[in-house]
Amino acid sequence: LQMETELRRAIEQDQLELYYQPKVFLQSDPRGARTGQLHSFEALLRWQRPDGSFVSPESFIHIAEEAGMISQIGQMVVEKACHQARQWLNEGYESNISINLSPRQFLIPGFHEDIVDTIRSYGIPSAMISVEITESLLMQDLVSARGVLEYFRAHDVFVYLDDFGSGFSSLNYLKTLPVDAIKIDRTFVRDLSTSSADRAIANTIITLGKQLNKLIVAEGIETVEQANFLIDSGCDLAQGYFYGRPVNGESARHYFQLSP
Ligand code: G
Ligand code: G
Ligand code: MN
Ligand code: NA
Repeated sequence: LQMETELRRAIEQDQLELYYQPKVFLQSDPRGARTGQLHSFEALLRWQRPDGSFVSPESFIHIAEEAGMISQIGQMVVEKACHQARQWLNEGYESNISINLSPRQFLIPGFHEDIVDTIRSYGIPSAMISVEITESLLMQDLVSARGVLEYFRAHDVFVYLDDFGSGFSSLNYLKTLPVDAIKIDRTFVRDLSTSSADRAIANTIITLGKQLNKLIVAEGIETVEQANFLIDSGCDLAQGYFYGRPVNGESARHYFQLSP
């Protein structure tokens, strides 16, 4: 309960901030992209207490959900991302920012329309914001989830299926839901250099995803060996400390200079 009170105060006092982590191209493509070049950003929420300590979103998102604050936080996140995208655009940098959606947000009627309305209110193309969703028991209502994702697609909001492979129903999600991209969970990336099982899993997700016409992103790349394996496997994009840590909006400007 104390954490809940603290979180409410932090929201009121605007102490939650978005950090941005780059996703980079792994493959050179005909449109001129080159390995290591910036593709887009993922927005990651950070709560820094007045004493300087950080609270992980893993814990406070959960509290926000229990306390009925997820709608407010979701709205704040999309506004901050739009504000940042607008600001970068004004400076001549055009980059997509993806925001993470909590499965609970799918229970809020019209939340997807609110997201698109908010993007429009910032005067940026809706394609500049994308969303990351995870499979979850709360998304068992695949019929309405599908409607939401179709709405995003109709409005050019790209959809990433996050943490792919870590849950139980990944393949069913992939079959049922209109997602544009798959993010290979970082637990499969971590041991790529030592585990032939993980190499087989990563290769199989990449092959499967390509046959389904999805963009494939690997998460949690920390070493050059992991990067090289994924490049050779044909993975499209990578995200991880090897390419760049999540940083605040000011520092994220440096990532626009990310080049091979
Ligand atoms: O950012 P890491 O840096 O610690 O994030 C931990 C977890 O919190 C991840 O699963 C991530 O998807 C989630 N997360 C980060 N930012 C947000 C956010 O803005 N909204 C939601 N719902 N989850 C987020
Ligand atoms: O669940 P989701 O994929 O949204 O969350 C991304 C999480 O992964 C965040 O907590 C982010 O800080 C973390 N992360 C990003 N890159 C790396 C990495 O290279 N290594 C590790 N261990 N974590 C990472
Ligand atoms: Mn994510
Ligand atoms: Na993930």
